[in-house]
Amino acid sequence: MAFIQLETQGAVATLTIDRPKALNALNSAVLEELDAAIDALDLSAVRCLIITGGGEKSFVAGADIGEMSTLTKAEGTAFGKKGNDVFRKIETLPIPVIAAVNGFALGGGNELAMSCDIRICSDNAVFGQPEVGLGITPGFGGTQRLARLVGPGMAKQLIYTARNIKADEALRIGLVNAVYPVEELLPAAQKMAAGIAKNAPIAVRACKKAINEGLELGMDDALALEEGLFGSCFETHDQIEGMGCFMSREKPKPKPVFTNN
Ligand code: DAK
Repeated sequence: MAFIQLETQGAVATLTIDRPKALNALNSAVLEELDAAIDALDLSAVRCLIITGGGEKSFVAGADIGEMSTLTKAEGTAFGKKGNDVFRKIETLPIPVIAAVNGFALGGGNELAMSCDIRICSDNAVFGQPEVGLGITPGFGGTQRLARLVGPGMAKQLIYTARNIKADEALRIGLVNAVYPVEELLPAAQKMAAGIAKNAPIAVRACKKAINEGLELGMDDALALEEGLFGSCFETHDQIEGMGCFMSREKPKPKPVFTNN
């Protein structure tokens, strides 16, 4: 792949978007490679994915403005669908995904980060949805995910004003969970990913499904969803091993290959 690097260490995979001449902006080729890289993940072995940007200046500086500048209405819709489909694939990937935001996360870059389960960033990170300044709306889920993450009032302010915010403000409004000096960001993401990967994978996957799908439901249906997923953990290797080891004061032994039982 020309723009995506995918490295796996143990149960943690790191996907780097690397298009330095355009601050890792997303053109069609990058989106297609991103989609293929996600499909190529071996989900029987990988238990957590980190997404980051190449270099120290930018996570992703948005969708590629040069490519978008000449699109027709039909092409613009198709481009939006391409991004939406791959971001949704990331959001609904069975395993947790951490965005390690190392610099600019603007427009499609912020939207990519928001399709991940958890966002942490470097102290030089800059977030924003500048689309209305370019004559378009956020097109890769920004209007929907930002409002769900930081609330409609703050999301509307950021989107209508097209104002960029720095890492400390992103932390304050809950857009990111933590801020690190730039050289400490990837080690922090790897440490968090390793901590997730050592937990029972069936249960971790069920938690992701319960939170994501439950947020779309009313409370009664959401609790019924949680009950079903809770019940599905019983009689699995993870539950038998996890509870058995607690009772016998032993350390649970991870299963090397993921299975549903
Ligand atoms: N697209 C293309 N190239 C980009 C880019 C981008 N988004 N961002 C930066 N670059 C390129 C620059 O053109 C420059 O290339 P050269 O001139 O060297 O060839 C190179 O990266 C370095 O950028 P700068 O020289 O500008 O670097 P600075 O440090 O001075 O400034 C910056 C960094 C990030 C503040 C600045 O580059 C900037 O403002 N970039 C644009 C950021 C932005 O507006 N991003 C949002 C893009 S809009 C939709 C689908 C998707 C979307 C919307 C609708 N549908 C179809 C419905 C999503 C839209 C967006 O993401």
